[in-house]
Amino acid sequence: MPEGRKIVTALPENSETPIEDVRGWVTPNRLFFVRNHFPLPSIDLASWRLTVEGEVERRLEWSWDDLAALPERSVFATMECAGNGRSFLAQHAHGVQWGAGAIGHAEWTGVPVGHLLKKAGIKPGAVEVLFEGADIGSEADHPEPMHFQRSLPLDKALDMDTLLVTRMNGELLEPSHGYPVRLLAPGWYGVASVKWLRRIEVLREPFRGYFQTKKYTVARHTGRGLERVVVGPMAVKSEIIRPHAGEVLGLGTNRLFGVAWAGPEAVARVEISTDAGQTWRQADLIGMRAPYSWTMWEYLWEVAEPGAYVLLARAISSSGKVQPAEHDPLNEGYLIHHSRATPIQVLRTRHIQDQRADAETLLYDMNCFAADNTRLPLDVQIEFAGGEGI
Ligand SMILES: Nc1nc2c(c(=O)[nH]1)N[C@H]1C(S)=C(S)[C@@H](COP(=O)(O)O)O[C@H]1N2
Ligand SMILES: [Mo]
Repeated sequence: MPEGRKIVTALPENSETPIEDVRGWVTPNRLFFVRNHFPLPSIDLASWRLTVEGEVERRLEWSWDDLAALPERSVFATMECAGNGRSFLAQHAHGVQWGAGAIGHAEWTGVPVGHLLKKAGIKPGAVEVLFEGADIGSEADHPEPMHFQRSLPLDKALDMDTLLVTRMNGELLEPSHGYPVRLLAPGWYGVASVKWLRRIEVLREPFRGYFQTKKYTVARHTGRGLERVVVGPMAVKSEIIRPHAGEVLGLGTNRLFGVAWAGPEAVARVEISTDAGQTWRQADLIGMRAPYSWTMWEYLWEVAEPGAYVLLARAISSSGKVQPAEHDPLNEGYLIHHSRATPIQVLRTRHIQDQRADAETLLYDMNCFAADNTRLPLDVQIEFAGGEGI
């Protein structure tokens, strides 16, 4: 059982999910990565209010009890930080030096944002919705203290899966995950999902705040030349969890295992190369395949020759987006989603016979951390896709 999150910076907390230990579909809250720009805000639930204002017919305020009285929805979604994997870049990029673990997958429960916006009445001409966290701080290139703020396009804010989250895997949010209420913009990089929400403002102009102009942007060639574009939906990506880089395997059948995700889309396929990208074979997808959610995969690799091998995985989304082989330099320190090589050794002397997961172990895998949370995360109808004996 993994001990906890892997600390990258202590104050404020930036820590990774111990992804090498991931066996299950749901990441338990205590292991789910944390990305904080500023010190944790302290929030008193009794006096906490969520304000909706701006281009609305009526400015409204909700208390915790008001919010609790509204109808809730649950959405399973993977959340990845836009800088996940930054430490692996050949060219150093500024920012938190994440390994592979700035990612997790959880069940998020809360009230659709659209519900509150409709009650407040959106005025014609509105284009975006701004979300403001209670946390305050400054950055090297922005010495003036500021709240953490991000906006969403109106249609994404009104999507019924965009939630004011109060529960993560059935539990009230931890302080570091945004207690009492955070946004979930499913399928988008984590930065869009503002924590410790205090204020929502409907805007008639696109928002130009620090975290979507100075940071969290990538360069793109547009009709107007090279422009900076704010990061939005997560890109298609996969991760090899087992074996890990440098591991020593034996001859025979070795089970490769990992996860793949495609932002707002479902994963259609995962392909594996055991010869540094020359040839590719299809992996088996196991468990759930759904939009927003990562999908686990496995591949039984028959290896007859000892030697050094380079393993690669690449994911393909339901609309046919293919995980790239190289990092796009226009992305700089964000959207690091190319297939990363996993070099391993195969020795003649080590012989470990791996087995494909059967239905029982799969269910165990999918629920293996459920006891960490107060209620089973998988109280949903499960339809297995692929996998022997299911
Ligand atoms: N208020 C606030 N919201 C925030 C942040 C923050 O620093 N302050 N960090 C963002 C970033 S960059 C990410 S990746 C996610 C991470 O969510 P988590 O810490 O719950 O994993 O929260 C987002 N929401
Ligand atoms: Mo992030």
